[in-house]
Amino acid sequence: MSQAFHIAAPPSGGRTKFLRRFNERVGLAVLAFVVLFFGAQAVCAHEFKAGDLEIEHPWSRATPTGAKVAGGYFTITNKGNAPDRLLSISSDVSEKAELHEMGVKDGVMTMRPVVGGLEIPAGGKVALAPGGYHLMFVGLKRQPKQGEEFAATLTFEKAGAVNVEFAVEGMGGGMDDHAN
Ligand SMILES: [Cu+2]
Repeated sequence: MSQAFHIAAPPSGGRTKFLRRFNERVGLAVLAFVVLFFGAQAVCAHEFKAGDLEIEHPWSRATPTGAKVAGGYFTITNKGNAPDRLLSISSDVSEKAELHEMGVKDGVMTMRPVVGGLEIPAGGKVALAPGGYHLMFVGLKRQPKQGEEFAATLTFEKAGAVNVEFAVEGMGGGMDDHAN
């Protein structure tokens, strides 16, 4: 009992100082965490709108030196009453960009260009993700680095040209669909 009382007793001056400093440090650490967390969230949750289309979180992966291709991923939601179609992609990061589809043929994962563009159904959602539909930046002019963003233009049949930024994430994580 007396020990418990001792702990609960008002601290001496020195101890108050120590506690105040401790609290300040904890406060700073929490602040740093909040900034890091929400800062990262802000990058990760970026979104672009064009007409009825919402393009969520375009991202790519950092590539090792010498790599010639990089993937591109995002989710498109079509809030309109008519389908739209992603027709082409361009970016300064590479000589060209293609729309690809992954599939399994005779037990082997294959990748082929999507012919005629990618339809975004009315009221629908299409995800470009590792292992499925994806963009491929072909003929990289430089290696995208983790933490940076690079610009690209997505051209749709109805919504027209939409400028987006691809956030470059780390090399690991997710399913790697390219022999980078
Ligand atoms: Cu591909």
